[in-house]
Amino acid sequence: MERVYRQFVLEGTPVYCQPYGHGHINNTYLLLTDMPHAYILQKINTHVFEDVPGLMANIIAVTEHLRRQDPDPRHVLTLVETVDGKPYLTTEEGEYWRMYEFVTSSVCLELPESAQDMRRAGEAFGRFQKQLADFPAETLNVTIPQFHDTPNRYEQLRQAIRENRAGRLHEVQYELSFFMLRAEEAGMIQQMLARGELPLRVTHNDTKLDNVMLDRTLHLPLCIIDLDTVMPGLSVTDFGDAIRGGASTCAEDEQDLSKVSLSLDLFEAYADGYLSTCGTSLTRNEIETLALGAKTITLECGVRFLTDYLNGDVYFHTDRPGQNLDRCRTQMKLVQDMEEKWNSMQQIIRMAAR
Ligand code: ADP
Ligand code: GN1
Ligand code: MG
Repeated sequence: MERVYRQFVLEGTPVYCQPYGHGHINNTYLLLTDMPHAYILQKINTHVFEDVPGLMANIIAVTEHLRRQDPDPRHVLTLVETVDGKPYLTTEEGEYWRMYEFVTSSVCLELPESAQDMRRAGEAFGRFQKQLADFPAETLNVTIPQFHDTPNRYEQLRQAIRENRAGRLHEVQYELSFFMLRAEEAGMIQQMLARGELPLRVTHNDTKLDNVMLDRTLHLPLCIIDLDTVMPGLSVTDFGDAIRGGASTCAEDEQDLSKVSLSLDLFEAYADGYLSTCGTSLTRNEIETLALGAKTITLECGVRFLTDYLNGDVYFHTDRPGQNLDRCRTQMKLVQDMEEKWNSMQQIIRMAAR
C-alpha cells in the first residue's frame, strides 16, 4: 500500500493503513499518520465504474458546488491531491486510487441506534438533494447507465437465468417466482418517469445509512459520502433506498429471516426528517410515490443480489459463501412486510407531508 499512499500529499508520516468500513464496491483503507490526521484511501472498482475520469469529474464538481453553500470541512468530502497536483492517482497497472480527508470525529452506522438517528439521516439526504437542486444536471457523467431502471435490473436477472454461469439456478426457484410475480409493480416508477409524472433530479442514488457521516458524540449529521453514483435520478428511489437499509430491523445479510421486518417507527422518523428538509421542493406525485419508491428499490436490490448470486458473486463484495443469496432473501422478507404494512406506510407519509 505504501507505493500508493506515498503518491498523495499527506500531513505527517503514515503509521497505519488497513482495510476499513463495510462498502460493497470500492476497496477502502483507513490511513493514520503520526499527526492528528486521518485519511480514507480508496481503490475505485473499475469493474463497476468504467469511466473513472468521468466519475471523478462528477465528484469534483458536486463537492465544489456543496462547498460553496456550506464551507465547513466536516460537511463536504474533501479530496487530497497527489504529489503531481492531480485529484486522483492512476497507476501503471491501470488502477485508480483516490484519497479523502477523514471526516473528523465522525461515525457512520449500518443500522440506526435510535429513531433520532434515522430522522437525522433523513434530514441529511433531504438537505443534500435540496443543495443539488440548482446543480446543472446535464454536466454530470452517467457513471452507471440505467442504475435504478428496475425493469432493466429484471432483464439482467433474466440474462443471468439464461446463462446460469455459477450453476446455481436450481437453488433459487422460489426466489425467482417471488420477484417475477412482482415484475409489473416493480416497473411502475419507470413508467411514471416515462410519462413525465416524476421529475428527474440530481440524486445520490446510493442512500444507505452508512453513506451518511454523523458526529461521533452528538449523532448530528455531518456529510454525505459515497458520491460515485450522484447522477440524474429520482427522489423516490433515494428515499426508498434509505428505508430499505435503515428502516429494516436487521443487517442486510441476516440469515434468520424471522428477525427481518420493516420498522414503522424508523420509517416514520426518516420520512419526517426527509420531508422536513426537502418536502417543500417535492411534487405531489413524488410525495405520493415515496412508499412505492421504498418497495420498488427493495425489490430491485433483491433482484440485483440474486443476479449476482447466479453470476457467481462478481459484483458485490462478499466475505462468505451464500451471502448474496442471504441478502436477496432479506430484501424479499422486507418487501413482504411492506405489503402487510402498506396502508400504515401510506398514512405515515400523508401525516409527515402535512
Ligand atoms: P463503497 O462505495 O464501497 O460503499 P464508501 O465511499 O461508501 O465506499 O466508503 C466505505 C466506508 O468508508 C464508508 O461506509 C465509511 O465508513 C468510510 N468512509 C468513506 N469516506 C469517508 C470519509 N471521508 N471519512 C470517514 N469515513 C469514510
Ligand atoms: C452498494 O457502495 P455501497 O456498499 O454503498 C451498491 C448499491 C446497493 C448496495 C447494497 C455502486 O452500495 O447500489 O444498494 O451496495 N452500490 C453500487 O448494499 O452498486
Ligand atoms: Mg458506501
